[in-house]
Amino acid sequence: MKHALITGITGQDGSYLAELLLQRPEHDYVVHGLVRRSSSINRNRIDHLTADPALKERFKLHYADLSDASSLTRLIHEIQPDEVYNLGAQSHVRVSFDQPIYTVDVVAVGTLRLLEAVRELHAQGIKPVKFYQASSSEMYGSAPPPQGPHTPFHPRSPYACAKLYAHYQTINYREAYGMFACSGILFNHESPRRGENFVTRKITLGAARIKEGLQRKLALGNLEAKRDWGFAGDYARAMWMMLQRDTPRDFVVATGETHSVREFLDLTFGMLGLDPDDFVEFDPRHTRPSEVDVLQGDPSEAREILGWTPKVDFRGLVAMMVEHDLELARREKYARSYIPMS
Ligand code: NDP
Ligand code: GDR
Repeated sequence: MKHALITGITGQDGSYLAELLLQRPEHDYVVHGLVRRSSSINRNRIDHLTADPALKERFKLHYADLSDASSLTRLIHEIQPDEVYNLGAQSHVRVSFDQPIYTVDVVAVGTLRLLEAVRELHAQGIKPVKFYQASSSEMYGSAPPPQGPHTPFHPRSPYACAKLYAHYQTINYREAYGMFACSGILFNHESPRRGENFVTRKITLGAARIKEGLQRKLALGNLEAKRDWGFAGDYARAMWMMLQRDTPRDFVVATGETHSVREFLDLTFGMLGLDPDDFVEFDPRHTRPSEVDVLQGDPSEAREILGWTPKVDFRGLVAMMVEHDLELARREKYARSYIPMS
């Protein structure tokens, strides 16, 4: 059995990656997830895995935190993982302007804390440990598109600067200590499990609630920004494929297509027979002090060397999210109809 440790298991990507590892026909993974304490339980993305009796011995959650070095060292020594996927982060770009120091602590120094814990195990030579770092297309920032493995980085937010630090530390641990450590520079990827304050999910959920009469307006920021949006399930597969290689190497993972927020909005509302101009309002609170205007990845190395291609296209992604959120809105409406009005 291989032991995989996933930080950020309660997030969008962590949940897809855990599923992918646990649902392999070979049943060859024990998945360990790092969870942090919160006043109310926020594990809805992985509840189905926790509840599955067949996974009782193969899915384990452990309390720790990327801001707490001792908890990471303890966990790495207890589990002795074969693979470590570092997906944990304060991952919201706009929020990173409000909480820059916290973001850097978790995203940048947190990665360093985890790398140090893995290095200690690596130095003991008990078994080889493979390390995956969740790098981001935000590191390219204002670099002109298409952005690929040879494009110089130009980060535009505290989040992006922190990710760039973690990216270079990962490279340095590979070069300095001979560790199998690599980064996936992933462009935006979305799904029905995307957090509700990222723009795609905000749009699909907002439009579905408008359709069902549960919401009247949708407040958004900059509609002209362009992103290379893919499906999170496809991107979790790329992470796993990167750790199955014999030699560590960083890859850009993207679809190669770019679309504006406005296009995403039009397609979503169009699918529901609505006109966004009737409902969308501009709210400057959702803009950023420095914006990333256009991201469009060059995934040719991922395709040619890693053998990865995405299975879900832009329209398929929007349709999947709209269908999910419409169902959610209908359930909300149904539940509300049973609450007596005061
Ligand atoms: P989410 O925001 O959905 O999930 C973030 C996860 O990190 C959650 O499980 C969260 O736990 C956890 N976390 C936050 N702070 C800490 C901490 N101090 N210690 C331990 N865990 C913590 O992100 P995604 O799943 O979308 O992204 C996964 C990773 O990939 C992130 O690192 C993100 O920055 C990066 N990335 C994402 C892209 C995308 O388009 N989705 C693109 C490129 C990179 P909790 O549930 O308790 O809050
Ligand atoms: P991003 O994703 O910043 O690319 O980071 P987000 O969905 O937050 O923004 C995408 C673009 O949409 C514009 N926008 C809005 N964004 C939000 N959140 N809310 C709004 O109301 C809104 N209106 C317009 C933004 O200005 C931006 O241009 C995501 C995260 O998952 C990161 O962790 C990851 O590293 C990158 O993708 C790749």
